[in-house]
Amino acid sequence: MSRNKIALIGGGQIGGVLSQLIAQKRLGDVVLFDIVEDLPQGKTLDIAEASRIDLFDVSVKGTNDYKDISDSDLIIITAGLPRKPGMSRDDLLVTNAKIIKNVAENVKRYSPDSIVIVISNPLDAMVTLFQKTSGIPVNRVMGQAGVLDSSRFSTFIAWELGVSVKDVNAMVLGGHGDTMVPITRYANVCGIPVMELLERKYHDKSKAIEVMEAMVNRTKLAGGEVVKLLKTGSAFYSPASSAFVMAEAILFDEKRLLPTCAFLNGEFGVKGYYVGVPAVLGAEGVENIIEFTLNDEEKHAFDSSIQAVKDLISDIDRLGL
Ligand code: TXD
Repeated sequence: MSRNKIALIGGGQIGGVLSQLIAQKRLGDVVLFDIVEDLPQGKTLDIAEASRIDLFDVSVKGTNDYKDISDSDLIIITAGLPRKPGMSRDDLLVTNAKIIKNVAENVKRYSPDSIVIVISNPLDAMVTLFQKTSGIPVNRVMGQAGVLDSSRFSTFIAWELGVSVKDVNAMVLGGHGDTMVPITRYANVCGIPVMELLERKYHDKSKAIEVMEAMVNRTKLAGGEVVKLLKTGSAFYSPASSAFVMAEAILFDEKRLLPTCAFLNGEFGVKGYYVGVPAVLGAEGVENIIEFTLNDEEKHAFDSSIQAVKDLISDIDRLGL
């Protein structure tokens, strides 16, 4: 059996951390592509030189030549600019759309049978543009955002309740923007609703609601909180870890249920758009979308999130990107 081949398009912060994670966890051979000369070669040489210490023998290769991504099993795309303080993800639209279009044309040419995870922002619009340009079937193209947003939400819940984050389950759906939708109703610690635990902690229902709202807001703005601290770019460790679990679910055919930016064909009342929903990931990519009934408040939030995604897509069309 041959090893998986994983191509990473974009050798910046997320691409670099992902290369190291994939190598250390021996998920497959890595090809790290970037347009900047020597950058991917330098990063992968550095990572490879730790192979004796980390005990991996997968290959980690940097390149500026798209030919090297040929016949990859999985492609993860981080090409594009990150945010700077004061910028929204949507401010990246014009620059990143041009980059993603170029990446999609090259993936179509050199590795059209791959499964693709897009990470570049504004996420939902970039996944849509990538899929349209590459023509790769919708179930084989998806975006990473929900795994990260859900992990951020879970982390805040664990800190608030003083429990291990391993026992927290919480999901964030919708678009990867400020309109994302943390599902508070189903957030739980080992099956016990977080709302109930908060009410017990504070002996006061309105205080519990207030604390939950604060965690929801922090989750929605979590990307910006990191950008503000870093000053020169956006989060990269946690996005890399998030893409890694999706890659693992696909390459090991795990059928994991992960919040994924997936193409909807009527599910959740949405047709023809990519947006964050619970999806089963396996060898075929997005194998199934798991629907559940949203209550009125969630439905309203989900609808505004979809509207924000639709607006970005129509901007892409209007600007002829
Ligand atoms: O959860 C999520 N989806 C995200 C997304 C969380 C955090 C950041 N997210 C977005 O990922 C961020 O807004 C950016 O759009 C991407 C990549 O973030 P990263 O922090 O890795 O950005 P870098 O360090 O600037 O790296 C981008 C690389 C850089 O090395 C460029 O030279 C390269 O992209 N680049 C290109 N590669 C290939 N082809 C083209 N055309 C190209 N243009 C730039």
